[in-house]
Amino acid sequence: FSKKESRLYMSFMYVTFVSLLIGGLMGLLQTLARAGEFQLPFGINYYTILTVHGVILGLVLTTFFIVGFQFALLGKTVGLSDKQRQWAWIAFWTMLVGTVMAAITILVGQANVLYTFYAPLRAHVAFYIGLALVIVGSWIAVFVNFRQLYVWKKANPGQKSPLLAFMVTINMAMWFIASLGVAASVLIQFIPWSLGYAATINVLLSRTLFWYFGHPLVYFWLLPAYMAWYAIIPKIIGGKLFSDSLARLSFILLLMFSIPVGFHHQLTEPGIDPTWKFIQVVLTFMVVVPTLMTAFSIFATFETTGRRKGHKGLFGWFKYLPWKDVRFLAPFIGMVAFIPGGAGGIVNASHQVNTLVHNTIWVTGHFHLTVATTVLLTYFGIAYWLVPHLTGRRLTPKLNRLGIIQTIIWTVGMTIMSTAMHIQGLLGGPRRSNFSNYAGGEQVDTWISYQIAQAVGGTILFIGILLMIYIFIQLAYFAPKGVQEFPIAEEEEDAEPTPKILENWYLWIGITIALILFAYTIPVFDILKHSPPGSIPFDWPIGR
Ligand code: HAS
Repeated sequence: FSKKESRLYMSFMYVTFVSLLIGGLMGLLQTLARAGEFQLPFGINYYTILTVHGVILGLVLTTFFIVGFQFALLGKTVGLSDKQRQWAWIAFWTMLVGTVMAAITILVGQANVLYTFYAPLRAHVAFYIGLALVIVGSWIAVFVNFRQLYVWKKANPGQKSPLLAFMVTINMAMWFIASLGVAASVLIQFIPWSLGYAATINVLLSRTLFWYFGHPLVYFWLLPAYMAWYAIIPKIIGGKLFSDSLARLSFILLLMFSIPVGFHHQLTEPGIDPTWKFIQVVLTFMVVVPTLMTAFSIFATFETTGRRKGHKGLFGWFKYLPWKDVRFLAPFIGMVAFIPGGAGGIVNASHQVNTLVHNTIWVTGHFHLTVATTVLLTYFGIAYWLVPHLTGRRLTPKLNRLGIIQTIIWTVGMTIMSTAMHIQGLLGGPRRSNFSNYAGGEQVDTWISYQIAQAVGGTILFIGILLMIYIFIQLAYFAPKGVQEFPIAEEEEDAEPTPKILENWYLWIGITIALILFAYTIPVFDILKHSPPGSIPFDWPIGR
């Protein structure tokens, strides 16, 4: 990369790691407060901390990392012109200004609305305007990305696009279609309501529009991890891409089935016809298919590579994977965490069982395995080579060792914390609540030991965060100068040619839109027709 390009991509990384530190600290405070061992100082509201934690880690860290990483992938595979770079900077600054605006509003206690922020919780209008700016900034990034691929296609007529460029385009198409829902809610519902122009707000509509966005959001986080699993890890282990067609097909399926499934977050929601909930649950189970295809493909790559290197026996190839290379180990632990994380997701999505776990801390356990382990450890695995590649430095053996220690600390901390969350959830422990004895209910006594285990896990995780920040600073400023590889796997020589239809964007985006219209049109009409506009007045106190 040129210096100018590297600076652009690194700016996204700086925001990512600053967010990690702030958000992680809030997480630590939460686990301590919930365990009843610690009173938040200066009268700080528990929900302020919880909102900062969710927004900074779930929305800011992820979006900045993803947009920056995807720009780097496209820069490497299809190129970035000077004009596109200028637009990319505009995207960055718009997102950053929005983030700072929203963050200040939360920190001064004017937006205790959690990262899901749907009504009836109400925030100061600055929070919603900040969010709108983040979305607009990300849309600018979407169109720069589309343009990058378009320009490459024009210059290389008839050629299939590079796999990583194709994957980024799918993820950005999904993000764009999904974020239309939340943008509509912010612009049409929240901003007028918080300014007092709208007397009331339709709560059910705001929740539905949020979850229309909220589920694809989790796949927006996951797909960059899949990009690394499919196209980068094979190179790190000295192998090749197992199947270009299979990788593309699984991304297309993820695009189609990630969006029309938001009702699985609203299974206990009155006001939505159970038939539509059932339909969206079926579509949710469809989204498991491309994930299982991914698991198959990764294992096939591991085995083929090992056997080609001459490792014999049933599991010889497994033994000789590069366990001492943190660029492999961190994402690998992420993959393993996805087995219980994904299984928990299937439990959540099973309509009746959802009644048992909904709004309990089981759900928090689920997403700490999926996003905070599977996804985050893969992002860390990427940062170990991307950051030195951008700063012209090297991941030294010492930093690699520290990375391995970081991965182990994370694994131990998260195993303790998320296991305790899952069990406490099954015992009825609520999510999103500060320490309380709930007027001394008998069941409450069974929760406290799990709360303490979460505080122990949370403390270990915070140590892991400090170590990660240290490694990042080393890789950005102090590691020895050198060349760090940007690993992109090639396809197997004897691979079947990728069918052209997989790049037929009109077809796949057309099917995606048709599925969305099918899953949402009638329920949204029902919501508008039957549910009262909502009785939450515009002068409803902020944060309630
Ligand atoms: Fe989820 C709630 C259902 C995946 C994140 N989820 C959440 C929330 C978040 C979240 C943040 O149906 C909370 C939202 C809130 O604040 O209220 N989730 C699913 C399902 C999946 C799923 C069916 N979730 C994710 C991913 C996330 C994520 C991924 C983040 C990145 N989730 C739900 C539901 C709820 C929910 C309900 C609402 C609950 C409620 O009531 O509130 C599926 O996509 C999971 C499919 C995955 C698998 C696992 C396959 C395994 C693989 C590993 C390969 C391993 C290898 C190595 C190769 C079936 C791919 C093996 C090595 C060896 C040595 C063996």
